[in-house]
Parts: sequence; C-alpha cells; structure tokens
Amino acid sequence: MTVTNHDHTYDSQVDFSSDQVQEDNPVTEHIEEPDTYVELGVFNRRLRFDDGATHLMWSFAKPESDRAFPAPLIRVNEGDIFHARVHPSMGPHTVHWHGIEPDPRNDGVGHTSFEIDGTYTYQWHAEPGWPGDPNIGAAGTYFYHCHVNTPLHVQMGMLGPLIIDPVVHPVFPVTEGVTRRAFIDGPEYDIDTETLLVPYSLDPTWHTLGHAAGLSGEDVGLNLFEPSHFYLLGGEMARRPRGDRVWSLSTIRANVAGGERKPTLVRLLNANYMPTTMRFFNHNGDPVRMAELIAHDGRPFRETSRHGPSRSCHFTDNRLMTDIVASGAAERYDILLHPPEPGEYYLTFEWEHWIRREVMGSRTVTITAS
Ligand SMILES: [Cu+2]
Repeated sequence: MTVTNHDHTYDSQVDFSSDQVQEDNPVTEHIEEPDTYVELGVFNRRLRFDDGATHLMWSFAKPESDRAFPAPLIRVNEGDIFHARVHPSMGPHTVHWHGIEPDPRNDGVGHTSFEIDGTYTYQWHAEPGWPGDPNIGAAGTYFYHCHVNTPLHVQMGMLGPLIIDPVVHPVFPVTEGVTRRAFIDGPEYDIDTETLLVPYSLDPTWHTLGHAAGLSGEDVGLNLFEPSHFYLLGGEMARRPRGDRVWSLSTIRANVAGGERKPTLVRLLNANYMPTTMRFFNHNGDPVRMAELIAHDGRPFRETSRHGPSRSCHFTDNRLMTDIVASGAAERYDILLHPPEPGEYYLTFEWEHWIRREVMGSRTVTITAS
C-alpha cells in the first residue's frame, strides 16, 4: 500500500505514521473558564509491586502529589468544563480521554492532532444527563492514557482512572449520607466503600524499552506481549494510600444486600491486552450471582424495549445479575455488589492467552460482606 500525504509518498501506514512530526506546543482554541482543573506531569521511576517485584514505570502525576501507579484519580461533575494542563517532561506524550470523545485537538491522539512538545491545556465538557434519555449524559467510569507509541506507553503505566459524576435531578434525589447515584437516574451506591479495580498484567521485557521503541519500523518485540506478572490494582477510592507507590487491591468491603447502607460499587477498569474473566464465589467455591452490571464503558444499561423513558435496568424486573464478568482491553464495567449474607466471598480474576484461551495468570481477593 502506498500512502500519499501532500508532497511525500510513503511505503506503508507505519512509514507514514513514523514520519509525522506532529509535535507542538499550541494554545487551546476557544478556551473557557474551567470548573475542574488538573495539572499533570510525567514521572519515570521504579515502583515496588505487591509480589515484591520492582518495575520501571512511567506515569502521570500532579505536581504536588505522589508518584503513584495507577495515575491520579480524576473526578469531574457532569456539566463541568474540564481542563488538564499537561507538561510532559520526558516527552512527547499526550493524554487521551478514553470514551469522552472531545474534538480532535483535545482528544490526545497524535495522528489526528499533535503530541505535546512543551505544554498543552486539554479542554472538554462533561455532558449532563437527563432521566430516561439513553443518548445523553457522560456520568460513568472512564480512563485517561498516553496515546504516543500507545501499546508501550500504556503498558509502562501511563494510565489513570477518570470518573464523571452525575448532576442531581429533582425527580431522582440522593439519600442523605454517604450516597451518590452512578448516573442521573441510576441506582444509588455507598461512597464509603466505592472501589476501583484495575487488573493489569506486565511483561518485564517491555519495561526496558525506550520512549520511541519500534516507531521507526524496527522490530523491538512489541508484537509479542508475554506477561509474567499479574496485578489487581486500586482499592477504596476514599482511602487511596499516600506515597510513591503502587496502589494494590487486597480486599473489598461490601455492604450486604437489603441492609441500611446502599450497595457497594466496584468500578472495573481493564488495563490489559488480553481476554480476562472475573468470577464471584463463596467459601465452598460455589458461584454467587452477587454482581449487578449497571453500566459499561460509561454507558448505563437501560431498558429500551418499550415506549417512554428508558429506565436503568436496575429499576426493572431485568436486573443484570451475574457471577461472571468477561472483559478485554480498556473495557469498564460499573458493578453493584449484592452479597446475600454477611461473611466472606471471593473474586477471582483470570488472564487468558489470546489464542489458546488457557489461563496465564490468576489473582483472588476476599470480599468481606457486612
Ligand atoms: Cu507517552
């Protein structure tokens, strides 16, 4: 295939992509006053994981904060104008707001805009929802990641969670206390036990490569991802630990179904390059259908088969209850936990080979229901 771009002719798409300068230090067009503002730099350091291994990681950090992995949680309210001032020190890098779909200049994809050489302020608007309307509303679980030499930079750790919280509508008020809705007319959940779950697998050979490895067409092994470390990252969002460290998930607290507290919400962000399966079971090893899927990739599950407002499936007779959740790269699921009784349950996460589907790695965490 020959690709032509104005005065050049390229032998391939790779050749074309590799030859783009596309580095710039532009000003943000049509800039407005932000409601939410973050500043992100880039760090490069070895971090110790919960299996005792240390790996060289690259990720994003706020100037005054820890150099931790995953990168800082960014939380935005529907209706907000959001700004992120990004100044990569070991660039160029970008920030892609995965699932948000802003205009190309603010979408952080170098091939359709530019990579940041200097500083850039990304700007986008979080669209407010409306009860019963399946077509609008940004509330949900997303993530942000670098989109330069993407497979490598994401594997190196350049990713962080992004959550958009809904506006409150008078017909769907929020109960007093530590409660929030997942989306405008969605179910309420307990803020205190809200948990981020980021499965991530790591191939140490990739963590020896340079910033632009493979970009000039040479084979550096980026077609071969052979993870030997498997991690469950995250934890209770209200209790993220401090320090230059990996945020590891060891246990999940969940509120028992039917109790006074609202259900626990687990926000799954799949940071892997392979198929994965998550299972819920009890101490006998029996599957427990305690997981209710309420949204996927920032889009609520709604009943759309009838005329009129399309309700959250949570408020219909067709709740999406399951004991097994399959997901792949970059997928997000918002999962309410409904453990039937107090006690201990388990969540097992399995990483599967792309082709053979054999289990390459597995991790289990305890879910303590009270
Ligand atoms: Cu990058």
